[in-house]
Amino acid sequence: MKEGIGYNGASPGPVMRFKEGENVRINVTNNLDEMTSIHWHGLILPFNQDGVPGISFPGIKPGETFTYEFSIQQAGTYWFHSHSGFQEPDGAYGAIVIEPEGREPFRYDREYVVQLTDKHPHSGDRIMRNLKMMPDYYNREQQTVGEFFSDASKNGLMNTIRDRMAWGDMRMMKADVEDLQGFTGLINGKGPEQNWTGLFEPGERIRLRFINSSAMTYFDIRIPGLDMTVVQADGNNVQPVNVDEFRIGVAETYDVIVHPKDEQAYTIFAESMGRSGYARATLAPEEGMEAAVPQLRDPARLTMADMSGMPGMDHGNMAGMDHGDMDMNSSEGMSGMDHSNMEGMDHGSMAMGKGGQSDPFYAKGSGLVPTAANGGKFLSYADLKAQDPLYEDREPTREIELRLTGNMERYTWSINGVKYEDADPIRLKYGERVRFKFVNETMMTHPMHLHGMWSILDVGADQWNPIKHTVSVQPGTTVYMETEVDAPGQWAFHCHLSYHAAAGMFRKVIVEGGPESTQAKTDVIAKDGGEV
Ligand SMILES: [Cu+2]
Repeated sequence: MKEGIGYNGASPGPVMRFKEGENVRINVTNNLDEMTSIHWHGLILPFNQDGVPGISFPGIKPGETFTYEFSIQQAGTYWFHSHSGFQEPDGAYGAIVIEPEGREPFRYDREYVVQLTDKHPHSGDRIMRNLKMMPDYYNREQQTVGEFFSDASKNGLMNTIRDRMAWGDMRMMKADVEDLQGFTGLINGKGPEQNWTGLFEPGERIRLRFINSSAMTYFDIRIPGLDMTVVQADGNNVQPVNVDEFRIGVAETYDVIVHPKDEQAYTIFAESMGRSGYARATLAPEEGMEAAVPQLRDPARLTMADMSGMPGMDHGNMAGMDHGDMDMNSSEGMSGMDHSNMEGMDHGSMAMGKGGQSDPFYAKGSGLVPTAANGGKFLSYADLKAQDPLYEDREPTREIELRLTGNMERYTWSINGVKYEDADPIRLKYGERVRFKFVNETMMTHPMHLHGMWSILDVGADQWNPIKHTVSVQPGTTVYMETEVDAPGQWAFHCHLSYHAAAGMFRKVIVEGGPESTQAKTDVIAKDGGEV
């Protein structure tokens, strides 16, 4: 088994601190016995410095040193990681903190990077092999989506649904929202027992720079006893939002400010979205102090709404279904479901529960909408508003639809049904503003990451729409983002779940035109090889 990978002998690697406006030169020496690379996640830079083998450059051979050189054009919290094979899940990642040229629009006395990951006892290569062989390999205790589909292919979809309903499981099944379990949540490289601790003086404002460097795991984060004010998302300042809890997708960053006034310890509790594991750290006035560690909550359950985007789940097929034996008592779902095309269904005896939570970024009637453990405010994408719009608001020049697709039984993940190796690149023109339409036809959440250019997430706030680098798309939902195509060259665009990206939910984007000097020398890269 591989021991793991790091930078300068450690994982995470060193926190790289830059200042907006400076030019940086970073020498990366490959001491591994395989190719490597570093991608600077969220940084705006020339495409040949972006570090994706086969797209930006050929990669860094064993024993070779590659010198990255670029100017820092932004401020905020970012991170870096290898873009070669599964080196990132194996430990090749670190944090980037960029100090702004001007003043921050918020005040704090001290700051900490809080970098999360989902360390797994198996190497990335081994995990990928196992998932390919058996998609629910790491998810066996649960009644999984994988099982559902193998039952459905054996017994027919409707029979399977009927069977599940008869068992009272129709809400739908325990969420198969994680396809990798058995990990240990780490914060700054420390497990729950090691308990990474950040010190403070009571009364100080502390900026916590949360970075989710996990291969596969979304975390729901709270600090019992403290309000959190979200001030930045993906490195860009947002209008402050007070929350009790927030969900951080894979590859996202959120900066929050907390203001502990008491001489006591507080637990930073990061529970995985599927409730199969957690990361834990502590804020305390003194080393060695600790606070209670909460229990894991029950996992969410998928509802029909979460499956509504799936081609095989056309509700039109459900005409004539009798829901008489559905127990909806404690269901969060269904009440908001679109029943319009379910003619013939007998809803007579459906007892709708308390109505459930809603969030425009989850399917209507979704069972996956997160709620705060203390009953308070849980951050939604809809709460994110840019502090300073980076671009003038203008009409997009065109729309590109990207359906997020997959076959759970074979562990293939794709875009528009085509996996990376069979796909044509997405061609954009320098100077246009493209509206991307993500349609999630799978039952999993995908954090979509476009390299090199910002993703302006449409939350309905026009010029105040937040500017991100990673956009999570929930099952059964359609999400729009716009991109000002201002970066010539070629770029990666992919789901940031490591094993989804590797299975094919990945595209090359080519930006044509733009300043001559920065255009892609694509043929040179192609000949040099290197894999993605
Ligand atoms: Cu994905």
